[in-house]
Amino acid sequence: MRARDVLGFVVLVLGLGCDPPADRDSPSDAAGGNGSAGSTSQPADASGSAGRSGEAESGSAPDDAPGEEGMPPLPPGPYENSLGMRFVPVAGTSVLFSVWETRVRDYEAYATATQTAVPHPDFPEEPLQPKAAISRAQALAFAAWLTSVEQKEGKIRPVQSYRLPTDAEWDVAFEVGQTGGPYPWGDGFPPPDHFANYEITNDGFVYTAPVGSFASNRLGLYDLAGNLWEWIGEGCASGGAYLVRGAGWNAHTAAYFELGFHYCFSDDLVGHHNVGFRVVIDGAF
Ligand SMILES: [Ca+2]
Repeated sequence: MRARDVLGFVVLVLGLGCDPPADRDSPSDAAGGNGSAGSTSQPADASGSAGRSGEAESGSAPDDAPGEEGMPPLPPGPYENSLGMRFVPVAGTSVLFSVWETRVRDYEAYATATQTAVPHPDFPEEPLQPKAAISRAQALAFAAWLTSVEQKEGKIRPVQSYRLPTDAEWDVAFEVGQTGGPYPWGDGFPPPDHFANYEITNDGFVYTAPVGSFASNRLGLYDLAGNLWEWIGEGCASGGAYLVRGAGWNAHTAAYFELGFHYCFSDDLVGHHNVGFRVVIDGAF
């Protein structure tokens, strides 16, 4: 497709922001036709650069933060929260990562409790599919609600909170530089079949797949690659725009699959049918 080729050229050669791509696998291809997105990429070695520390977004509690009286800290191991979301520690970060993208059932629990409308993508969603069409602002609201609920229930301590992963944390979780090539599966293109939910592979799904339908990465995390692009908790290096990573169910543009690819939006208030999110627990240790 011509627009895709143009986008790829601009992204790969210039590394600058550009007009919204018409490419249907770009995360700017929002249900509802919003065209506010721009795109840029950063070389893999730019990830985790200055200003992208793990403390950039909401601040990590120091490791030696005191626990509240009578409330033990979360153990530094797998954790299942009040919604049945599962978390694992990721060495090299100070957070627990959700092993899955936030599911439809998780978001609906929040929406029911807060009487918030549930946005819908332009395809059917079942409870175990990742929740699509969630704006970054809505993802942050979900995380804030869950933090409040679980702090009140004593599931997490007051110093602990749910938030979006930082870009540097995502790098670690996504095994940037650790796969033997530029892609989550290593080297070579296209992706192998049944590796993840992408458009250009034989994976058995037309739209999103139930979370965990494909093998996890070596850290025990599912669907970082594919299914839905995922919101990052901080802006892009250029322009302060909002960032998604990982590519989605309709991805076929080669650059989008790269571990270091960053897609930037200029607006965090719009949901996209190939963008969702996962959360981490900060202050978990
Ligand atoms: Ca994903």
